[in-house]
Amino acid sequence: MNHPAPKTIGQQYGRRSWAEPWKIKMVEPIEMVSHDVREKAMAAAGYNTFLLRSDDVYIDLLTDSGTSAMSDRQWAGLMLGDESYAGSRNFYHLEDAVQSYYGYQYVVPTHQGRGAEHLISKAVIRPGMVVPGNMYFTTTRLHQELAGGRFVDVIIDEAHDPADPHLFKGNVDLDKLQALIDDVGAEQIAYISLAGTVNMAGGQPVSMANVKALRALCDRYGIRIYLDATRMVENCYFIQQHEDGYADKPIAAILKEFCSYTDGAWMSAKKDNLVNIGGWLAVNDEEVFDLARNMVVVYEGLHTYGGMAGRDMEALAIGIEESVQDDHVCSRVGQVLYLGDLLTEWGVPIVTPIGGHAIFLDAKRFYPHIPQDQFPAQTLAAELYLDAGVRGMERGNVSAGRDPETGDHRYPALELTRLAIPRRVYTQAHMDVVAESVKAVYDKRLQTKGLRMVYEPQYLRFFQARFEPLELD
Ligand code: PLI
Repeated sequence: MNHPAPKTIGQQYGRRSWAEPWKIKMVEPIEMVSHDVREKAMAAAGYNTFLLRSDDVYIDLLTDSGTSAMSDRQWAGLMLGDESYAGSRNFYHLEDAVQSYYGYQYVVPTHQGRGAEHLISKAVIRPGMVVPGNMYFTTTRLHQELAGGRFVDVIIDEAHDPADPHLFKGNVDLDKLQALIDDVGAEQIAYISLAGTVNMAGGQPVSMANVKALRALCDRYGIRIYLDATRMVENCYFIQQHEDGYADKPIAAILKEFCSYTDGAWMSAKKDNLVNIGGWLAVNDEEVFDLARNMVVVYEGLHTYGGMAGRDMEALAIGIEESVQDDHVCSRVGQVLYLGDLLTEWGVPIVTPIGGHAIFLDAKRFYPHIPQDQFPAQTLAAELYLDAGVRGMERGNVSAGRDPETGDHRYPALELTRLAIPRRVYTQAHMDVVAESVKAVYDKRLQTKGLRMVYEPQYLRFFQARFEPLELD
């Protein structure tokens, strides 16, 4: 299958450069600590970037989650917080924003994405059920498993190949899904867990054609589709750029159409929605809503705040509206593409096509001499920090965890180190510094040794695991 080359931002606007649709009103100083301090900090953190102190980090690309810069309108919104325990006016603003921009009927606020994952998993999964999805995400799969479900990956094969040029590597493979339905029976399928974009595949999008076809297949069996809408706005940008018939449609219209093929969504508002904390679950089915709205009072807080302060809900409602503006999305993804293009030009192996929220370095090609049980992606994250204080995160063997049945490492096909770009935070100059650091680490790759794990927590081990460097020869 041939794919057209992705359009650059310059081509899209008929000029060479693009710029952010904002100017900076307040700054937060950052500094690079010395190499000596970085070495000590990395050792104290057990070679796990999650265990570093942020004061020891220069450019923080650990995550795009909760790290966005809020706008002046959002900060002003904080002052309008109605902190009533019940019925806060900010909840109704949030409810209206979710209904207007995502199109779902019923909204349950949660403290962040995993709170919403917990509610939907408990509401819909019965023990022994199967949850097919377009690649796992760490917290999502864990909540599905804790509710008694078994996640089955039905993403297209191209998603597992970091160099495959498919423009919609997040697509569901409908043949794989059909085979699964034939095998276990439709009544055993809890729902389809559809993520747009797919984080663990490199921020890869799902096409509109794919979700439409998925809807048609699911309708034949009465299977529901729930969307992980965490980065769905960014997914819509790729539909606008690459899918026939969408070039002239605004992101907001594409978002509404995509969501209309699904039955509900959970959301980590800390990403697309431009806030530092927050989440929501939204569904069209009144029965599921009823269950979730009842459970939220047990696990999160009353159904009109769900673990958020009133002011957080106000900032979130405003963030939703800002997040779907075309110029915002274009510059946000444009910055990711800028960094990715530089690295590609310099021959550094990254996941392509470049995704929406991060650059994913392909650690298997970066360090072909480090076997996967010596954690090449974890090693690369540590090396990047040591080089220039840039913090990324492992998305490979450590993140994949162990198979609950066999207890073995899962050894995913993708062994990646992620450099996630916070929204509206860093400049192009920061991206240049990052690219140069990656290049410096790449240039000395053959002298680099792997790690061994010396502490492994039971759940979501990547957050707290500790490592030691293997001895140099
Ligand atoms: O971190 P939470 O609980 O607000 O959201 C969980 C979550 C759900 N889905 C997806 C696709 C995520 O990426 C996600 C959280 N991601 C993090 C923290 C990240 O660094 O990618």
